[in-house]
Amino acid sequence: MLPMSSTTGAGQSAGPGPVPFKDIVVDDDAAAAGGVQVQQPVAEEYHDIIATLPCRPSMHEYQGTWILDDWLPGRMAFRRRFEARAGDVVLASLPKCGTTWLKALAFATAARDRYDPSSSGGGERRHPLRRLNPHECVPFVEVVYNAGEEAKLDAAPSPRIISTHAPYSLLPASITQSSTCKIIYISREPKDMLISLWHFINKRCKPNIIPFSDIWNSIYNDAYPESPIREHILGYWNMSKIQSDRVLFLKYEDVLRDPIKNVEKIAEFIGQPFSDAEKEAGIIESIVKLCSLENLKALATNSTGNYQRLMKEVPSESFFRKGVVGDWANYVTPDMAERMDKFLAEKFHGSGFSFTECL
Ligand code: PAP
Repeated sequence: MLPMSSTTGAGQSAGPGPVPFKDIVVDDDAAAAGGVQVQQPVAEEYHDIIATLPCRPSMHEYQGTWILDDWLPGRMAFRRRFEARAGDVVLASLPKCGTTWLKALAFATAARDRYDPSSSGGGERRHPLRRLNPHECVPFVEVVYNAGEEAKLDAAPSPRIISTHAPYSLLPASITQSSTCKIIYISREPKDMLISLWHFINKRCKPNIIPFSDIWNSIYNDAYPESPIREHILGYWNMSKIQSDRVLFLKYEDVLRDPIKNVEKIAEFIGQPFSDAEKEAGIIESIVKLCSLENLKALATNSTGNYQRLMKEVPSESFFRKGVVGDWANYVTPDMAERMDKFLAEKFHGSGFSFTECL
């Protein structure tokens, strides 16, 4: 499939991946000649099946998971049509658990030979994360299928990095049955995750503010996107224990506490460990600095304009807010927090998994 792709932007030709997804250009004639079919829009394709599923406002339950309506057709197409390749890296998470950061870290680490993370200059070596939102470098597959950009997935040079909010049980079999696909999951303490979602939604919904209680209670009534969250987290947690070479489980709080160690973990896990020379040259520190909230937030690409996601314009800056642990304490009473902690402790009792709260 490579001959039909080319990359633009910084002017590189197609070569070993990963390259920013946004830069991949598909030659439609070559794709047609290669037998790539023009697909019906996924929203139309799955409309009739979705109409039969259990629903609640803005969500349907698909195979045991409550999925936002905007994401569902793309999720179904991903599950049914995605063909994993050897070496693909899949980033998975619940919403607002540090996906944007993980995308930046994984992309900068995997593509460090091609793009120098320490270079702040322009030209060919200009780092894509200095001109593109991390979501434009590493796409959500649901967004890709919804936008009809499936051919770009085929055209992307290996190894590809993609991301999803899907639970492990809804990943395509070509990923779960592959011994060479790598999955990196990031979890976050739910109280901070909820606060983050509330801010994110309200940035988009202004002036109609969603009541805080609607978001807070979503944990209690399985209305958080991709609920039930217990199954979401444990699906990946358990696999990371059984097949640690295939699934790496990270916690947002751990990455914040020790980003260097976690970038090293990512590099080793994807089969690209840092050499001694790279370590001495400070390349890990450069990646951490490039991907820091402070740095990404200040870039024009992330502080202005919108990012097109699922037929909607999302302000680019809404992915970069505070990035701390324990922000929930500014929004809820100790009683509310205690009730939530107790509820979660009971939910996860006996699983071997617990959330990390303190830095
Ligand atoms: P998504 O599910 O919509 O992709 P996601 O990136 O998972 O969102 O979560 C956003 C959170 O990650 C925000 O947290 P906050 O609201 O508590 O501040 C955002 O600030 C944080 N975040 C984004 N980029 C970084 C980064 N580079 N370092 C640390 N945290 C980050």
